Amino acid sequence: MTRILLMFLCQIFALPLFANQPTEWALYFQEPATPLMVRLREFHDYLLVISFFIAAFVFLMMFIIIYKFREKKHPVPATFSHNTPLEIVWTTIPVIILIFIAVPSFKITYMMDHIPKSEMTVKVIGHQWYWTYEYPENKIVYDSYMIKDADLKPQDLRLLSVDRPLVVPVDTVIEVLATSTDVIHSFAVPSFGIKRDCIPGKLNQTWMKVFKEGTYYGQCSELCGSGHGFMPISVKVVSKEDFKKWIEDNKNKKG
Ligand SMILES: [Cu+2]
Repeated sequence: MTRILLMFLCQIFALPLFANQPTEWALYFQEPATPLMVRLREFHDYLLVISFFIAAFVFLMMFIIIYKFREKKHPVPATFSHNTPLEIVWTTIPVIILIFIAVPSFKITYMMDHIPKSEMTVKVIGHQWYWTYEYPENKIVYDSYMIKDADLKPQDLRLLSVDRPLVVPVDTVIEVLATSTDVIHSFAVPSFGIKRDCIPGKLNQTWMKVFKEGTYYGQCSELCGSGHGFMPISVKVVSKEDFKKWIEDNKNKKG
């Protein structure tokens, strides 16, 4: 019990420290780093409030009915089966609630699908079991492998750190093209609110605009074989100047 309480406290206080990666006992989302994820989190909270009130109302009604119409107090059951005004009410109110859910939901779906004018493109290619990152405008291609347990350095995260992360600039609209060469993988970074299937022979699109520098972690999110848990995604978000420098250093370098 003490251990659970301690872990819970650690979770609360450690949240700002470990914002961009999974944490033990986490119950909520990772800190958002893109406008899309901010919206997704707000929508989640909004839905949670609506669901709470619906659940509270249903439970309240149920308990009232169980109490009020119990056999002892109400030995002869009612025999009517229709009540038109009541049926109109219990159809209209849910419809109105659904409209309040559907409108913001469609807005976010559109935001996810509609890529703003992109400033650069990265292509992510899933393999069994590693990622290849490609910058078509600068002819940079390289593979990204997970760091094995035996090679971990103190600052590395087990099952999340990679030898070469995906490097992208901050505050830039980046178009992400996702595909695969073998089976279906999925490129997912929780802090960015993106998850796109990488399907062999197909090119899927998504986008991101990260507003905070740092390293963000994700994992392949489509079961792709025995190495599925060992192909993490690590995205290093750097300033625009640092990114230019990185491009210059890596241009035309193969591997
Ligand atoms: Cu996978």
